[in-house]
Amino acid sequence: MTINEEGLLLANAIRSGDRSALAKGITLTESTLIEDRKRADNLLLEILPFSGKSHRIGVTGLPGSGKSTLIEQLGVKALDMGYKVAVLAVDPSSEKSRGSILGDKTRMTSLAVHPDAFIRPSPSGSSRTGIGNRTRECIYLCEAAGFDFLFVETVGVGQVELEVSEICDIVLLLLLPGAGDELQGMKRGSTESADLILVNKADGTTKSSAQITASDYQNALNLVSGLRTRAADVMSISALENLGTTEVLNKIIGLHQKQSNTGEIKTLRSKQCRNWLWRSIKEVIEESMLGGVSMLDIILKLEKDVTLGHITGRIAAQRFVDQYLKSVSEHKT
Ligand SMILES: Nc1nc2c(ncn2[C@@H]2O[C@H](COP(=O)(O)OP(=O)(O)OP(=O)(O)O)[C@@H](O)[C@H]2O)c(=O)[nH]1
Ligand SMILES: [Mg+2]
Repeated sequence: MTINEEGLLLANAIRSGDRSALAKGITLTESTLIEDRKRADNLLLEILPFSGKSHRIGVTGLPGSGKSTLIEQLGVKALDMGYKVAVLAVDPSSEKSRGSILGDKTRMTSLAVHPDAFIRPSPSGSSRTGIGNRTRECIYLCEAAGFDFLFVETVGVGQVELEVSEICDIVLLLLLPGAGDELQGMKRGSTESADLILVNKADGTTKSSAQITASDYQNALNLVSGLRTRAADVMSISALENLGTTEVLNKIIGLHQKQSNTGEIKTLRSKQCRNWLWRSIKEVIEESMLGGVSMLDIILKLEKDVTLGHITGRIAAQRFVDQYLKSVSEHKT
């Protein structure tokens, strides 16, 4: 069987709803082996025409802010509405991901056993580019498999949130009651990538503190909203007690509907695709240039020269590229 035939076969199995084929496809896209990469690329070519028809929802926030608990509640409601729900839990630090995988399974018990739901922990720590490209490919695979409500859970505030906004249509940011602005990213402007800011744990002893935090954020955002095209909504909710979650789901669906009607989603996804290309160019160049051991030796030597102040970073980079091109042309002749 050729690599193209294999890709087509796996793509057909994924499209028919075969779970193990989907899991196999995702594993293939995550592999760092060159041979697997080729197989994954072939598979993705077959999959691409059948992707794109889902609500892509990024859920970010500090560790323990309640992301998995919220996704479970929203996911169950979406299932009741007839959607097929997939959750991709991405942990930027591979070390921590083992714990999170366990946590995710126990926090999303209904989704874990539902026939129309799919949960896939996706550690991305080994990938130099972090969340972006691999997760995007997993989204495409899930969409081709018929999942039309996709949650991407990522730990963190700031850069992570920005990255998730590159692959999702809507970003939810979960905050904790009372935690400082600095900690939660407000002052760094990271809340700008969020469409919906949710102060979770508005229950029990933290109820009023959550409400105060939510109104503080709303006020702060109103102050800067003149600079933004669209200010994020802020709400206090309790994922644990399922309070405010129906409203959150309705907001997501309403926002998605609006994005589709106005053509905003097309513009957004086109922009994401352009960035995807540039990220990929960088990734492929880096992989092919730094792949060889001899190139790595050169880099280490240049790194030392720059660190010691012997040459500038720019000169070192130019020398590196020159050496690389020279080795490529020598290889050809
Ligand atoms: N009181 C209260 N506790 C909550 C709420 N939501 C989640 N929790 C608790 O907070 C803890 C963390 O919840 P998770 O849903 O695992 O949080 P997470 O953001 O997914 O955590 P990581 O994946 O480890 O970053 C658990 O003990 C939950 O039961 C809430 O609305 N109220
Ligand atoms: Mg979690």
